[in-house]
Amino acid sequence: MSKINIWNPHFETMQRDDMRKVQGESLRDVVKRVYFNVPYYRDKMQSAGLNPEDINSVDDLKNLPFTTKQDLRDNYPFGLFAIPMSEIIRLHASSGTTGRPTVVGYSRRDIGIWSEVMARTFTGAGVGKDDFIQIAYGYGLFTGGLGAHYGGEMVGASVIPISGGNTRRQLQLMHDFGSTVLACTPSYASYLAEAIAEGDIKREALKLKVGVFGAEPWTENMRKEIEKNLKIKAMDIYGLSEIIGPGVSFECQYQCGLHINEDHFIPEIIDPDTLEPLPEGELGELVFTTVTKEGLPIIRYRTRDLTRLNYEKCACGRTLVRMNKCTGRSDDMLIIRGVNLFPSQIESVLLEMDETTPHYLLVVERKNNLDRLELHLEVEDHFYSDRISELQVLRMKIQSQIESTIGLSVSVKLVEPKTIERSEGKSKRVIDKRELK
Ligand code: DLL
Repeated sequence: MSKINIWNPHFETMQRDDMRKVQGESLRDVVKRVYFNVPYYRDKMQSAGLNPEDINSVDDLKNLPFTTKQDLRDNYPFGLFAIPMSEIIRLHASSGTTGRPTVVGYSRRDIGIWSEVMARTFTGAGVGKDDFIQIAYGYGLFTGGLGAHYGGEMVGASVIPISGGNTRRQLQLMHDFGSTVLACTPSYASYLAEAIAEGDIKREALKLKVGVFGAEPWTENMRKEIEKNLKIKAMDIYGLSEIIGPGVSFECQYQCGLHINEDHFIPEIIDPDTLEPLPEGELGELVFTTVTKEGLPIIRYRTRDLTRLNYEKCACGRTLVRMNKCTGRSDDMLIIRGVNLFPSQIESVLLEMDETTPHYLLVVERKNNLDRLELHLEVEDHFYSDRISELQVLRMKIQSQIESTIGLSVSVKLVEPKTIERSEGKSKRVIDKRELK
């Protein structure tokens, strides 16, 4: 990659003072919009003794109340939308902490903003109109597939909406269509690399040059491995449904932090315990305020992702603030094959069943580059029998109940009563053996 391409030089290389002015104006506007159109925000601001006129610049952001996934849940499904449903043209959803998903809605203009930030993302990865983008993120309620799709079309690339899974077909089309760009989770990219190494279609016969990988944490070591095995440049892309989906931030060719599209999403870093904003450069929880979105504008959303910010200008010429790769969270959410999972979701299924006890352990492993989820579960004394067939029936029942609730395959292992270690403090529900190093 020699030439530096920037999709929107005006915003992506704007001087910091000017960016703060732009952000301040948009912030004033969004605060008015939520105050007058979303009762939830009005109530929260009133309880904090705030009027829209009290928010004049980015400096005032810290006075606004936070929004959490729980707030979205409490207002399920459309309670935080700021425009009439007749103006909403798209809905997506992601996992909530228990049964209810988090629902997000987009106006036509929001879809335009999303396409724009994804166009910046692809351009940052060196992707343009001569490219073929194989989109192996899931299409559907998950934002990955359609988010990448619209951005790919905006840069004028030839988009291949193959969606996730079906590895043989992925490789066949990658070969036949000459895909130059692969968009999927980093773990699926590793899996595809392995499938190529073992299969009939040789790497030399493929035109792949770059990958746009995200939706789950991955490390510099995983990047090196993917780059070596797939012989491509592997770029990180970050986002979350509540803010817009993929495209909240992206890497440029220097791969030294992810540029946040901060003219749309203003970031802050807070201490997850005290909730106080932290000074520049410190590690803490990332918080976003969306200032341009219409359907679901969101004020000071606590992402639970841990990272730090760097405001220095990048060698690529972009002035957009950079965030470090996210590798940790301040809550217990797991990401398994790109799907978000809270242990409480499993717990709520178990609570509805008579046969099981609430004593369980989730074991997550990565085998052959694929995440595997195993549930160790204690069965009620009187259900625990020596008859293998009865236990087998019970196991299958629990397995299918959980799978249909969380949308992920799980292997259930029934264990004798009182064999899962009890803890005196916070119980350990998860053993994550994936070792993201
Ligand atoms: O995962 C959106 C997305 C799709 C991003 C495709 C990138 C590519 P959610 O399902 O709402 O949205 O999950 C959001 O996933 O809070 C992070 O914890 C995690 N996450 C997303 N991208 C990254 C990344 C999509 N590049 C949650 N690195 C976020 C680490 C990531 N974690």
